[in-house]
Amino acid sequence: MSKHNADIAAVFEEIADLLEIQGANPFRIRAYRNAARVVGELSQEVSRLLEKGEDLTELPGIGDDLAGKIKEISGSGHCSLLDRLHTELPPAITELLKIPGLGPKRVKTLYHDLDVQTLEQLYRAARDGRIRALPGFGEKTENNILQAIEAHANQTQRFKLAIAAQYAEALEKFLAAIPGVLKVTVAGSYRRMRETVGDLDILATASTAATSQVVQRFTSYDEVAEILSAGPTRASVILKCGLQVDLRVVKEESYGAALHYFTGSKSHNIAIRRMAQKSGLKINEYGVFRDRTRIAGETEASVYAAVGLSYIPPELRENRGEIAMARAGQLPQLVEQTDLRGDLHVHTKATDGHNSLREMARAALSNGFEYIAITEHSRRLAFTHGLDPLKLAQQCDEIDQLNAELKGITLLKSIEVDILEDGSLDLPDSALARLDMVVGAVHSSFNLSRAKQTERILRAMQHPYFTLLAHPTGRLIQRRAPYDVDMLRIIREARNRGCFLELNAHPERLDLLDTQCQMAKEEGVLISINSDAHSVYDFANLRFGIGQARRGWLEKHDVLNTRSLKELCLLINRTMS
Ligand code: DGT
Ligand code: CA
Ligand code: CA
Repeated sequence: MSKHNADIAAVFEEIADLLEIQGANPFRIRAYRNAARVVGELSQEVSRLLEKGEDLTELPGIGDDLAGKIKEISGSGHCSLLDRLHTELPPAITELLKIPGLGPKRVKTLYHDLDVQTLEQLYRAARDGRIRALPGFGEKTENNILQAIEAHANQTQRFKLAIAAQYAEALEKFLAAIPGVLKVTVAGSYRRMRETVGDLDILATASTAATSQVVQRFTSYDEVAEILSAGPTRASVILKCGLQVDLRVVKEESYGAALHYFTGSKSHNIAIRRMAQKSGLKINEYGVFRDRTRIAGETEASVYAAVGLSYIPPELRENRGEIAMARAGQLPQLVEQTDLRGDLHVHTKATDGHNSLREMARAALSNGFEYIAITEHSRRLAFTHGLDPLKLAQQCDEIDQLNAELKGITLLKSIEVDILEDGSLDLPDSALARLDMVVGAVHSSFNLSRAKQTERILRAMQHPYFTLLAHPTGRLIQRRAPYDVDMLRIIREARNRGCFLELNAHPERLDLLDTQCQMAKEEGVLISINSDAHSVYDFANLRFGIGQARRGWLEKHDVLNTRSLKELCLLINRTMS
């Protein structure tokens, strides 16, 4: 199989990088960079040119030697020069080039002066302060390198919150059952309900006699694949799934301080510590100290109280203004899962769900809900068997019958109607007129320009029947970036039109993002925290939506589906039969 131009260009770039790290002749290096650019920008595939018998030396800056290499790579996918360079330089060294801010020149210096060959060695050199002294580096560059490596590591290794939760909860239970263990909490980003977590940070307290036992039992946990370190009160392991877990067993008197420290975020901790310093206090993971005297630390609340703050819930600890609010006694009263009285995004097996209307209604009822909106896909999403007007009308009849029969739960007639590329809705007004509410969503043409994507959604929201914008950014965590929209304009349009935005609680979505929830709250637009359930089990995902909502500072009154059915109906501007 012949190679594409981009592959050939990449080979030349890598050759140039490696030659530069080696300190080769600058003209030679430049020739390869030029070749990479020329080939990369060709409007026709090199393989086509070769088939047609074109002379590659006609291309700017390409002589016989380079033309030969282009042929070689295009035909075989290999380049003997690159293969040779790979034997002359440490194999991982090009990894270093992936760190933003590190070009071949800097990598060369790192390699020659500090013998840094791998990312790990680079990290250690930066952490130990050995990089700042190199010519052309300095302390700032060293810090940037540290941060960039951390970001790089996080990028590849993070786990979605819902996945991490499965391991975290099992481990928590396992540890709590060890004799002598008093308390176990999973701290870190997991406790802050971040959408992805890098590793789990577990804290425990145990009777003195049991402490060493705890670490031993932890490292022999069934799921452990590798023990990174183990001491009398702490251990780090990697689970079979690749997730790292750090355990620390701390004294009861330090539990609150340790919990505060290891819950983070780092930037929240730093801000709190700075505050403490100003009033002559020292905070660390062992407690709060004035001189040598411990004045707090057994509970987190005591730590906050020592610096004059009310208790700050973990989801707010991102140093986004929560400290000032705590000082002023004005922290939000964050929404809780028990505040939810319904779910406005539910599928059944009429489209791509797994359960019947009746089964979903029963599950919702046992979840303590007063109402759910049935929101099947519309016909455009053919792979989901999306509803056409006739099928939608049939489902509406079924819902009417079921509502007449069921007690304690009301099914709202709705649809997750596709927002087409031009902003029109996938079903005619005549079909939408009978519904209690209309949920609209984008499922295609994710790559429109910001202006077009925004106009598309604004136009949909201007539809008189439009009620709620589902998964407003379309992102899938770690899989699909959000589409490019002006969210503030959308939020403002929602306010003007009396529409609402969803926070979709599906673990892959968690969409709106936390900061956008905050933006909606500031603009006075209510958010609906919905499961997007495709089966009776999916209501359980609402907790991740609640976590995200709390990270977005939302309170009960900021959330649409904390309202009673009666209040909801007023808000969605429909009279219920
Ligand atoms: P992650 O694991 O990347 O999702 O994020 P975190 O927040 O769980 O970070 P991690 O596991 O590196 O550290 C756990 C907590 O320990 C972190 O949230 C705050 C605290 N921590 C870690 N390193 C430092 C530090 O250098 N200074 C301070 N003040 N706190 C730190
Ligand atoms: Ca962590
Ligand atoms: Ca950690």
